[in-house]
Amino acid sequence: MQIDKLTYRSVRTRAALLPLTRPVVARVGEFREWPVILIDLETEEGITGTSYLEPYLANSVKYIRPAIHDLIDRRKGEVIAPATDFYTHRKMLNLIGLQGVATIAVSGIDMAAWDALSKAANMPLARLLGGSTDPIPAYNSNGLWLTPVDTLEQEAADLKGEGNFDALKLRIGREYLADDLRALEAVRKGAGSDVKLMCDFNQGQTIGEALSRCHALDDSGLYWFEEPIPYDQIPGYVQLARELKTPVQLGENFYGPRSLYEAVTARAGDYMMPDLMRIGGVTGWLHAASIAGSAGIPISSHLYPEFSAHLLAVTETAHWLEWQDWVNPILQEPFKLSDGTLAIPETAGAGIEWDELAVKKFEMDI
Ligand code: SMN
Ligand code: MG
Repeated sequence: MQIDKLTYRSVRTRAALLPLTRPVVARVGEFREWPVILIDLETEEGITGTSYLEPYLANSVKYIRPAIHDLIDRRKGEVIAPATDFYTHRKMLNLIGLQGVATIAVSGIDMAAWDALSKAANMPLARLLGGSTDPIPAYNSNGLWLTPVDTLEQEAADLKGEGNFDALKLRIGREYLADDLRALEAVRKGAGSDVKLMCDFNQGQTIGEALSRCHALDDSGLYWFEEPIPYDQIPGYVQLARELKTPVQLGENFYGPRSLYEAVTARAGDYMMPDLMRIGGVTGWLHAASIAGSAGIPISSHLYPEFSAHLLAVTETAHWLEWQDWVNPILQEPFKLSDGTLAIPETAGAGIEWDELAVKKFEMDI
């Protein structure tokens, strides 16, 4: 049957707490389990759009879910048009501020809406957006947390082997420079001296500490320095990007494309990595990617590897996909890796289908 439009009907949300094979130990927090909000957007035409959010904090599902339901209740019966709904939904919430919960809720809806549209068109999302489904270069971000340095050599070897990766992410910013240097040595011993190392400080340093630590590591051949200082200290980022030889990466905490625009015009970083839950879902990414593309700034993804793969396929300055398998336990068909790339499935939509038995097992009673 030919479908000529989709109409908002209702939304179903659930929350699940997923076990992590390698617990997250980072300056932003320690997580043994990973909360996920599952979104199923129902349309009058019978097509369901599916997406998820990873809000870090299990308790935050208590206030993100009602925001999603409120927005959809108010749109019931209207035609789904995500390119403009993104702005309509943000306007519906702008009096309480557009950072945090508001943009997170809008982003989750936006992704589900684009998934529904690509299902209606019977195309993978990448193809609906005008891109190909060629494999996307990825680095493995499943481990190498701020865990004991003597565990990192074996872990790096394991992580490389998970998809024949030639790039890994390592968390740095330990108390002493010597410990960061030992960590780098251990990872290179485990994964090979030519492995590309994306290094994430997770905002853990003051500008003074970051200047000292990043200069000390500047000749270590690292691929990028990610978020050395708190994400919104833009003048500090400008100084770091100007002074350092190693490229400075930031952006996972940008809310909405305008934040990326401001960072680009300030020259706050060499590379940027929007997170779909914060940048504004598919629509927010497309707008952010065209700003970064015009400025010549390479764009990588943060979390959400499935949707991000489709978006990197249509991003002028596409750089790296961050691979995490954290949501795999509840997916019917986890995305496939080979030779350090992630395959975009040839199914309609983004390719996310819940394994309902697994969802039941991990569902939160909240
Ligand atoms: C990160 C992601 C998820 C949890 C903790 C830290 C990190 C990243 O900033 O870039 O992957
Ligand atoms: Mg990061």
